[in-house]
Amino acid sequence: KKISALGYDAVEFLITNPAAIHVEELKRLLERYNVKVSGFRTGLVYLKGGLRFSDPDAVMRARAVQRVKEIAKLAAEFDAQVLVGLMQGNLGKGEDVQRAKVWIKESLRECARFAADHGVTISLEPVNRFELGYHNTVAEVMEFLGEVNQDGVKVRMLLDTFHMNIEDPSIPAGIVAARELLGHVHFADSNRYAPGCGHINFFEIVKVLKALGYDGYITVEVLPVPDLYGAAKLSIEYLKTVLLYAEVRVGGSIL
Ligand code: LER
Ligand code: MN
Repeated sequence: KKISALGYDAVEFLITNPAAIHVEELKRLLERYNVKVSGFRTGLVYLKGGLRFSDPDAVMRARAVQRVKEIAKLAAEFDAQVLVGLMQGNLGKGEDVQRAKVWIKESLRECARFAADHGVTISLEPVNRFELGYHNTVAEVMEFLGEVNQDGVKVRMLLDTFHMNIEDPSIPAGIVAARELLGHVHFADSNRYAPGCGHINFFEIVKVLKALGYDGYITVEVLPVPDLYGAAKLSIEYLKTVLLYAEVRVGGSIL
């Protein structure tokens, strides 16, 4: 109700166990407040549930794949994406990153095929080095997806301004480089606070997204500062100004 009143079009959920979700009840609430679901984030499946695509144990990897398939089935109910980043998992001592990337590729391909059969897209997020030990930059993830996206499989990219600010030489240039694969966007400022509370130039970023014709969601993914509601309010108020500015400028200058 609050999200809707603030003017957001959608919500995005962090999910651990899809079986615990009351689908019909959630649909009823979303319809009542005219809010869609932009995606289901999977990071907690790893952080809380200990499941990762890079697990050397094949049984554990299969469990990770199974869980993401269940999340994809849930996402299909809400016409939402499945968002993968941290679920790739950090590597234990002695684990080889190249070997891990092969397991991640296989896991992701299996999940993406299943998701596509249910009409669902999976987007993979470059995550900064302090949270994940590899697949940090746009270039690295694009190269990896070049291998994943064979034989009809299409995993897209989720670009998060917080991670890009740490890892990529330029946020706008990174967005342009990933344009063919761009599936979803996360906005947070340089300090993970609401857009407008740090030093990322969202005016420039929104102009680039508009110029590329990006028509997906932009999800605000920020720390609850000063609190949950306050962060949601600060974010949308600031972004409305940014979007208005882009509206005025786009026709005349950058297209
Ligand atoms: C997930 O989308 C993400 O960006 C992570 O940094 C959250 O821990
Ligand atoms: Mn993110």
